[in-house]
Order: sequence, then C-alpha cells, then structure tokens
Amino acid sequence: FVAQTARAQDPQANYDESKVGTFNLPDPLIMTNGQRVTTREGWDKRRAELLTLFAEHVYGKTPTQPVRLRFQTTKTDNNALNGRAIRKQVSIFFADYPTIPPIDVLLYVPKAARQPVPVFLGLNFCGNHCVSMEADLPLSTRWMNNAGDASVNNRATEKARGLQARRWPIDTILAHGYALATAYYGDLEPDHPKGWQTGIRSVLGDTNRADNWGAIGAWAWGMSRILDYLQTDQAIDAQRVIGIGHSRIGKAALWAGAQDRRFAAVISNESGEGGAALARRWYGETVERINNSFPHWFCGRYKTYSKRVADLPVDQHELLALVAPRPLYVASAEGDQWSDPKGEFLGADLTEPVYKLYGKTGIGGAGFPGIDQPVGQTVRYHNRTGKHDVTNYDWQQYIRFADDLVRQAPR
Ligand code: GTR
Repeated sequence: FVAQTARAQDPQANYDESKVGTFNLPDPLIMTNGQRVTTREGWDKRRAELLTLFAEHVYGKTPTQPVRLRFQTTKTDNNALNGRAIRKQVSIFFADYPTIPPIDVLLYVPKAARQPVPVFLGLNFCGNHCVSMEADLPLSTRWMNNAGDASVNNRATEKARGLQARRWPIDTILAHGYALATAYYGDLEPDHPKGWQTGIRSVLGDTNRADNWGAIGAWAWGMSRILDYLQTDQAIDAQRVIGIGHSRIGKAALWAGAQDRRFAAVISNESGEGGAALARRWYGETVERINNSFPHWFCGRYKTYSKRVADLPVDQHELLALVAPRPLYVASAEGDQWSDPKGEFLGADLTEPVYKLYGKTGIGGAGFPGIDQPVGQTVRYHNRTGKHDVTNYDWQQYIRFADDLVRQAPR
C-alpha cells in the first residue's frame, strides 16, 4: 500500500490501469469521530462535517455574510431566436462593492411556456456572446484567455461570436420546455493566478488564510447569486434549477450544488480532478499537477496534499454525495482520459449508500458501462465517444434526466 501511495503522488499522468494500484477511500457514512451514520438525521450532521472538510482542505471557505445584490434587466427581447424565445440580459450588481463588476446573465425562456419553467444554469467559458450566434448580443469586455483571433490581448473580438454555440443547443433546450441561464465565469474572477485581484475574492474572504476560498469557490458562489436572481423571475420555476458545468466549471457546479441545496439537480460534464474524479486514483490529472498548473483554483491548504493525497480527509465521491438525495449526472468522454472516466464513474457509484438513506437508487450497481451506454437512476453516468467537450449527445442525456427526475418531481 505504501509503495502504491507513493506512486499516486507522482505528478506525471498515468494512463495504465494496471499501475493504478489500491487506495483506501474515506467512508462518506463514517463521521470523523468514528461513528457510523445510519439515518437521515445522522447524514445531516455528516453532511455539515463534510462541507467543512471540503472548505478547509480543498476549495476554501465560502464567505457566508449576506451580500446585497441589485438586479438590473438591461434588455428584453420578446421575439428572440425567430420568436421562439424571450431573451433577457440581467446584470447582478454588488451593492456594497461598487468596484466589482456585475455578473451579466443571459437568460432564454421558451416563448411557448404557459407557466414557470425549469432552467439549466451554467457558467460559460468565453462570454455570453460566445454561446449564441445572435449578432446583437454585446461582446463581453472582461478579461479572457487569449484564443487565436477570437480573443486578442485578453479581450474578446467579433470573431468570438457563437464560438461555443455548439456546446449550448439553445433551441433544443427551449423546445423541451426548459429555460437556459448563463454568464461568463470570468465575471466572478478572471481565470489566472492574479485574477482574484479584480474579482469578488478581492473584497470577500481573507487571502492570508490557508482555507481562503479559491477561484472554483468564487465561480460556485456566482452560480448561487444567479440562482438568487432566478428566484425573482416570474418566468422561472426556481424550485427546478439544474446546475450544470463543463470541466473546471463542472468542478464549480458540483461545489455549488453541494453547498446550496436550492439547486434541484447537478450535472458534471467531464469535471475530472477536483471534480467528480477520485483524487486518490492515480490516473490522468493528479492533485499535484492541478495545484501546479492552476494555483488559484483551490485553497492554499490543498497544495499541502500535492505529495500526500492519501492524507486528504475527504475524497471526491463525498463531494458528489453532498448532492444527495437530489438527482446527479456525472458524464465522461472516452477521449478525455485526462479527466479519468473510470475515476469519475467510481465517484458517482460510491454515493450509493447515501442515496439509499433516502430510499433512492443512485447508480444502482450497474458497473462501469461501455461507451455511449448511460446507466443509473437518481445518479446517472455515461462515458461517450469523443473528446473533452460538451456535445448534443451529452445534452440529450441531460434533458432526459431532467424530464425524468426534475420536471415531474415534487420539490
Ligand atoms: C485542464 C485542467 C482540467 C480541466 C480543464 C478544463 O487544463 O487540467 O482540470 O479543468 O483544463 O477546464 O477544460
């Protein structure tokens, strides 16, 4: 075991299943004091304990003080997308922190809706102009990663319009009776080590603390602030907000859904290391690698685990378990071994005992499935053909999942 643990500390990516070795995972149902949880009341206590452990050791503590928000609808188009949608642009201002720029939310509601609709809420990677082809959306003026001619000198160009529209099948989402709410993740914090200086973390939190929140925490917090707005919008069924995210934003979506029970369900698309994938499994990206590449994502203390993953008081299946008893979807892609599909599956699978406490079936003992074969019940999983991406195939599964488990379910 010791030798295998030592290998698990190797920052080099391992892609050889035979080298993964064995590892001891913490049990989500055993309290730090050794007591076993057998009831829902017991789980409530364990849940609180796990949230604290994830805050103190992984993502950092989310500031809990209430922050006064001001919602300003800057534009409404009642005939967007050829009359299929009502499109709203809403800015969420931080009343106490005038120097912090607002979160600019883009909301599409199906025009045909006769009652409040469930909504998919997810942050985007390159600005609202990049999820839609509509030419009248303002270009985000925020800091962006450079990306060919779509982002130059860290600012978006006209070439960025619709750049990731393929990942956001707005028409399909609307046609199935769902709204879509999105915002640029960089509105909360630009994604680079000094990004916090111009984001929400410059005014909330304490940079001297080893458990100060990281960028993932800030993005997750932003999702909850958008949910705050959605609760005020008559067109939205705020009991049915589905948090969704891809990759680093998938990590944030999971952390948001774990902390904020107002999310009715959570979807993790290839969130990988620090998301759905088990940290102790030496496969693909490692804790050391992610801490070195993205020092701003997690709390300072997380870095102390880079070479001793086995000492972490938690592992990522316990983050997923914090979503229970709400529906959870974990998705991988075969061509995205960096995210460790098997590690993501195990993360989802190991939530089973917690869902059981609520009389629910999670993955339900299906075993690691073949390619393009979704499995599970309240917790679902698939490993699709193709690379690190969000595809129509993924959305088909997410919409079916939402139809089955969110739209009809009592809340
Ligand atoms: C990678 C990172 C992953 C994942 C990914 C992404 O560079 O190593 O953890 O977050 O970026 O966000 O696309």
